[in-house]
Amino acid sequence: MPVQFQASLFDSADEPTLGPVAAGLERHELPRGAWVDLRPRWVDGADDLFAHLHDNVAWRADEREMYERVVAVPRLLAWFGERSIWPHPLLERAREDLGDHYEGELGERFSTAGLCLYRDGRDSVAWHGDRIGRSRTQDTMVAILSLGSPRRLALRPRGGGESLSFALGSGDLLVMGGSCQRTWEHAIPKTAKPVGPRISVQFRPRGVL
Ligand SMILES: O=C(O)CCC(=O)C(=O)O
Repeated sequence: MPVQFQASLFDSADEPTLGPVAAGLERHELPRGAWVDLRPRWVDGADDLFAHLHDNVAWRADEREMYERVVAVPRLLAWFGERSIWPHPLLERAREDLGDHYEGELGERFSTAGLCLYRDGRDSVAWHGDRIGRSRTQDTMVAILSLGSPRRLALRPRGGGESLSFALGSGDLLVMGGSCQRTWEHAIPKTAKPVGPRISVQFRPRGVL
């Protein structure tokens, strides 16, 4: 698959590197006990990391049933657990740095990484909360590293209400915390704009899916 996206203007490093999680981190409190932390440009050299993951991850195409038809899930997927060989050492470093920063508040460390490849603006994920496993009943955190083309991550209160969105650029970190997976839903909406591919890396604690 050829990689076609506009490399970030800020992206200067040869090897991808992580900045401190806390530097420039801003918390957005949401109603109902949810919050979103945003840390722009956490990864320097994010475009190289994007290209490495794009070319080296064994991406999986899933299908699901919809209205009695089997349809393709509109994005490609991969998943790495504690015993997996991770596709780039920086992702393991990122998991550990997130653990160092959030463990006091979360009460545990991050464990797994789910990866999604959005090939263009037609790829998307519909409104949902990560509510399989413990996150159905407990507060937790899901930390997302966004790589490649910019996309918007939209959020809306579960059950209805006004939505908001965060523009995610290459190397940005967004963390959903508190009750966010139970009381809010999030989505990556389709866009008719000519956007290139994006990879999302979602770090989750053990037992949260
Ligand atoms: O692409 C993203 O950043 C969000 C992905 C997501 O919500 C999910 O896979 O559950």
